[in-house]
Amino acid sequence: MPASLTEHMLGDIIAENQELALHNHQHFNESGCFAVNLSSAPGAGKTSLLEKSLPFLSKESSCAVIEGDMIGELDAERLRKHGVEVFQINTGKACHLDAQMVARLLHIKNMRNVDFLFIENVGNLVCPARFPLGEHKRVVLLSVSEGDDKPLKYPAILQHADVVLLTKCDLLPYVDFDLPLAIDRIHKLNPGATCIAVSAKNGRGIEDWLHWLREEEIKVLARIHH
Ligand SMILES: Nc1nc2c(ncn2[C@@H]2O[C@H](COP(=O)(O)OP(=O)(O)OP(=O)(O)O)[C@@H](O)[C@H]2O)c(=O)[nH]1
Ligand SMILES: [Mg+2]
Repeated sequence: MPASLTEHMLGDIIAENQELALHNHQHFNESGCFAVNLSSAPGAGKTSLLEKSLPFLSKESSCAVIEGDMIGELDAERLRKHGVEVFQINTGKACHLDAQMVARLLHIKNMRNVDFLFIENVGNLVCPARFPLGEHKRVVLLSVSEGDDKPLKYPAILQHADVVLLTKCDLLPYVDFDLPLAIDRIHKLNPGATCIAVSAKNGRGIEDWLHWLREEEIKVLARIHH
């Protein structure tokens, strides 16, 4: 197939996704539910971050998770142990969630009783950048074991991020990862992105991440109710 034709078809798919993402966004607004989309390469620590964060957030707010995985419910089972409602979406052969998958779920389950909805995308640093799901905020995780060159190699996903979490910082003494350089590279792509160094292992940065979430939720809810 000629490259231009493939690009044309992809353009249609992206336009359709955009429309459904807007529909999901309106649904989240009407439900008063703050929706956050988490993306990263496989294994960067999305589920571990949620395992660390949910016990704190659940004390004062109602939380739920949409768990995107190609097959299985491994991550969903990990998160259910923390007493939150988890909705599994299996994408089959698809390497990312799309807005239609989320829309189908929202037709069955409205999110009216949910304050924080986390959407854990399939591990992939490329495709989720082109498929918004209707979320209010986008979180990208980059683990220090992946290398500080990743912002140079995967710019699109970072350009769309509201917050970038530099994860597994407990491993910094053991890997060649220049944290200030990585943050500088992220800011060159996206000057407005908040960067937070975190570790789900020793808790570094978790308070800052939770503070960011709570502040953004307040701002989003104020905008919805205005
Ligand atoms: N040392 C260290 N290991 C971590 C940290 N966070 C996660 N890990 C480990 O990294 C591996 C992957 O973590 P997950 O939380 O499953 O990563 P994920 O991004 O959800 O993975 P996928 O959903 O498969 O893309 C596990 O073995 C975790 O124990 C961290 O802060 N420090
Ligand atoms: Mg996971």
